[in-house]
Amino acid sequence: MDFVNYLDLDGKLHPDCKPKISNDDLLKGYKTMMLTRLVDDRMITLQRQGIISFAMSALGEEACAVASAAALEPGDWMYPQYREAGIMFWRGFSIQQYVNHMFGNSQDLVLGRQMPNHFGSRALNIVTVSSPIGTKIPHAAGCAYAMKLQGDKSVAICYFGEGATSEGDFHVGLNFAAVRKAPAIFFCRNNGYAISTPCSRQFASDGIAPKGVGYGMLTFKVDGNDFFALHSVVSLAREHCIEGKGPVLIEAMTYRRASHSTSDDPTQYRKDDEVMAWEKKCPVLRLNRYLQAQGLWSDQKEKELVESISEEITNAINVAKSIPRPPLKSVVENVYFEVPASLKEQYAEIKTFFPND
Ligand SMILES: Cc1ncc(C[n+]2csc(CCOP(=O)(O)OP(=O)(O)O)c2C)c(N)n1
Ligand SMILES: [Mg+2]
Repeated sequence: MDFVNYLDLDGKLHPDCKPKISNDDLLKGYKTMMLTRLVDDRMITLQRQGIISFAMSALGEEACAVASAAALEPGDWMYPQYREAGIMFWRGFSIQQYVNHMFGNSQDLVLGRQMPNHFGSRALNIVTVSSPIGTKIPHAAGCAYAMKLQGDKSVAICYFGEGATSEGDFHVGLNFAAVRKAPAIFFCRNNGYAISTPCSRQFASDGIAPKGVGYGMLTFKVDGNDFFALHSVVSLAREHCIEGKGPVLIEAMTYRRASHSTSDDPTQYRKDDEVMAWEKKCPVLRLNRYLQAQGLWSDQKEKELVESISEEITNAINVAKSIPRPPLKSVVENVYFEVPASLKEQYAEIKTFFPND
């Protein structure tokens, strides 16, 4: 299978690439990747300071989320894993909304009932991340099939890591979507690791792409740190889906440069050399070089961008600190239509520990 790659490490674009993305969207994509990176970095620091409980980073993988979101339409449904904060920002989630979510305060859309990095937004057609890995894959297949039955001209995209493909849900979801020709894009971010488990101990195939071929669907293997290649394959995948030709699997080759989460210490299972080799392939750096060569970006603009985003994050953190936590009652609400007797009983017990909430 061909490996789709258009942007080299110096930011030069291959002549075969005819970008179908406007300069405005490219700049928005670049700024959104920077925003993702700076927010992730601050959230990790806040966790280390004991201010929030947990954080995850998409360091080095930002293009997967942002370039794919840029190739889709606002009506398309998105089912992220937890490293796709970039799709939230691309679709207009504010820094304040994101920080509120990371704090799990009363302005968090899910009222702190999910772990941090388990974002979602009904208004943005982004389904809330759920912790059990891979469960969203059949959900997205079902959503896409429903849209097909209703005659909607939209697609569902489901993001997951290569580790998720070891779950039965991956196989169930892909097979269902392929047989029913559901307009679903299965976007696998192959970042080399599932926490401490490297790919070599996860599957014996040559990556994930052959599995898409096995299920009978159009499949792409793409440089996951190349904004142009990602945008191009996701655009093609969307066209394919909308034309009724069935689902698409994309395997985006990237690398998880950060720890899995703030609960992980990667120095225990991998060497620094491996991590450093991927710094050169950084998706943000490559797009920066391209934009600078086109005269669309400069070091001065970069400095201003970093300063303004950093200031906005600081302000959002200060606001989030002042927002009260969600009402205690919310821990038992919104799952069932009515709070069942068993949860009422548990709530009464919890209340004895927090009488003032
Ligand atoms: C069903 C299930 N098993 C195990 C876990 C624990 N777990 C959380 S993230 C993760 C690794 C997932 O790796 P991958 O899908 O490659 O995504 P990445 O973290 O690399 O982005 C595991 C095993 C879980 N959340 N759900
Ligand atoms: Mg992984």
